[in-house]
Amino acid sequence: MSSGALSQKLFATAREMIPGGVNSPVRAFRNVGGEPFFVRRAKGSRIEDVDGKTYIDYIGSWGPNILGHAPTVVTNTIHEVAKDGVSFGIPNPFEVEMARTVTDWVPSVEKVRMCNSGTEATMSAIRLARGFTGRDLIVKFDGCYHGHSDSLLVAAGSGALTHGEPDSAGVPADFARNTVVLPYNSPEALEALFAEKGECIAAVIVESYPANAGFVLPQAGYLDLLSSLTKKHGSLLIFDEVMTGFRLGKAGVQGLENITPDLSCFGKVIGGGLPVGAFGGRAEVMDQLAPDGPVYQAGTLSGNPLAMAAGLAQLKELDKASGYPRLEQLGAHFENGLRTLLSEKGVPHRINRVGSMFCLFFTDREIVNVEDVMKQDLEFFRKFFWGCLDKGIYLAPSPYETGFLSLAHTEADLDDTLGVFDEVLGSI
Ligand code: KE4
Repeated sequence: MSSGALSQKLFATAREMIPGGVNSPVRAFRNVGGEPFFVRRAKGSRIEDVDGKTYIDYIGSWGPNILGHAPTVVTNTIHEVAKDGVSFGIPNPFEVEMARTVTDWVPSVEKVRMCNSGTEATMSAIRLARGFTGRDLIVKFDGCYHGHSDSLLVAAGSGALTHGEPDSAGVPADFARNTVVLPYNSPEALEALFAEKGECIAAVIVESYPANAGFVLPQAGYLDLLSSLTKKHGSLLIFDEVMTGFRLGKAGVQGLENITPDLSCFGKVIGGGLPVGAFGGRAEVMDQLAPDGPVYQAGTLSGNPLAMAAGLAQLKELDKASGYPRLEQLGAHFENGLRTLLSEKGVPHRINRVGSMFCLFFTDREIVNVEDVMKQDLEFFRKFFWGCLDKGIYLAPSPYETGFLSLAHTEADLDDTLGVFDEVLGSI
């Protein structure tokens, strides 16, 4: 359960100057114990830490690296475009090309605004929904994460159908009171809330496929119910596709599920690994944004040429390489091998996978919502995580995250990984 000497030294120094030693909490390995390793370089499906140890990477920077690490087509683009300038704060042609690509690939998106993170995208979409509807109430779901803006760092309140309570210090109770948190995959809770408060609800925001409490999938009809209830009551449906967008298909989950949200949020894949976010949807709604409309939203680096060019290079390669069928092929290979192995070992498990996104739960309960995820064998997960890491397999350092495959992974990588799983499971 330990990282190499140089990683430990770096982490000790980092903790003196960076809160928790990290610039994003999940990297601190708090859900698995121990300390994180520091990365020196990465290429394809592999990362190398500062002590020279290499790992097959199943996180890919939490989603952006769908082509694998440092894909030549992206790094060459960054080198070339950077020679002509990194950021202008003035419109540039790459922004137009990115807008064209997003609106072509995602039919529900008639207009799109770029920003610099998934948090900015969802925060802006919430403000836009409130501005468009003139209503204040937002609905989110337990276990869904949409970034760290105040309106969305909210937990289910004691009166679950009345209002939320802050899910972080520093979020004023008055902010949280305008967010209701419902249990996910509960049609009854949705119908009860809309029956009582439908006319006050500005928007429902949902992770299209929740991937921040493990990978939890909507039960049949649930997304359709979300869509019909929001339409019936004049509320907006916001699909948070920051992780699933451009990863699970050109039109993300809304393409797979044939759902037409009013607004969608994106990030990760469309930046090619550089800081990016985006939100878009019906022109009638998007036109409420400044400078045309009364809803203010802005960003110094929004649409900067480097992130746009890197994202475009990645999307073009994904499309040219028929990436989605290949990612499904890799995902199916991995899932089939995993199911066979865990069944042979008699390990209680559930596997949720769609395309290149997957999650292994050590439980025999059906996974319907975050309560089910919390009931898995967390101690077993921790032992499995460290056993795999010691043998060069980097899985998500938390049972509440999702794994990612990339086009750089090969069947040999997956078979080697399954071989390590076999060894580790045999030792727990
Ligand atoms: P960012 O602000 O981290 O770019 O995006 C926030 C966000 C919004 N919506 C969804 C569905 C997300 O998954 C995220 C961020 N994803 C996490 C991974 N679970 C980022 C990792 C981290 O926080 O370091």
